[in-house]
Amino acid sequence: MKEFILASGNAHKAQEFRELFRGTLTVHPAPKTLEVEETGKTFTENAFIKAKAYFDTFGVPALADDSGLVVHALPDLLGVQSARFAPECLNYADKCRKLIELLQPKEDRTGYFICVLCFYLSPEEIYFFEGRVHGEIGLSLRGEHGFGYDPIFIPERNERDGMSLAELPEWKNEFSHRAKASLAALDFFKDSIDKTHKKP
Ligand code: ITT
Repeated sequence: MKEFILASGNAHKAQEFRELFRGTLTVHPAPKTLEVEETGKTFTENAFIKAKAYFDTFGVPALADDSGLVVHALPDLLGVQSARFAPECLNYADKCRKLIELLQPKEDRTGYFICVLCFYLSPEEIYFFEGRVHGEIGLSLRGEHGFGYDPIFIPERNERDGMSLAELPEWKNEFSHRAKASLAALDFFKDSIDKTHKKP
């Protein structure tokens, strides 16, 4: 089975990957969390920078996730800067409230979460997978699950009930940006996983 260390200091991502890759890919915690400066202009560049830093330090295959929230009406905020949005806010609940406030005068509340995964097996073998989930920013915080901007993100679903990602943990596990990127990765690695599962 393919094994990777997780090039991330975000415990919520680690928990989601445990669910997403259960029984398929093995993702171990890294021996230590590295402070990696995310200097890239795109999610792909930042995922690469993080995965490479962990591979170079620990010498084993690494998986990095760069993700964020893109809000169409606020193109210069969030995006690759999502973790650094509103630094004056002490926690994500406050960041969410700040975002709601900034969107008050805007008509367009739509946006999407994006996740880019970088699997850095060696300098010669590096793979990227992307997933997105579209939706809109709600008018208040809802739900106790998930993390980050989940309480204000209302995903587009067939059921138009206005629930946030923080109220939909099972749905998130199947249809989120991270779930879609992970499924694409699993599909790609499937052949080698199937082979290692077969008895000689
Ligand atoms: P690592 O770089 O160590 O993995 P990080 O939290 O800094 O951890 P990013 O640089 O990828 O991760 O920043 C992602 C930001 O987008 C961060 O502020 C998250 O809260 C937010 N985000 C990403 N995925 C999310 C999700 O599934 N639900 C809610 N917010 C999310």
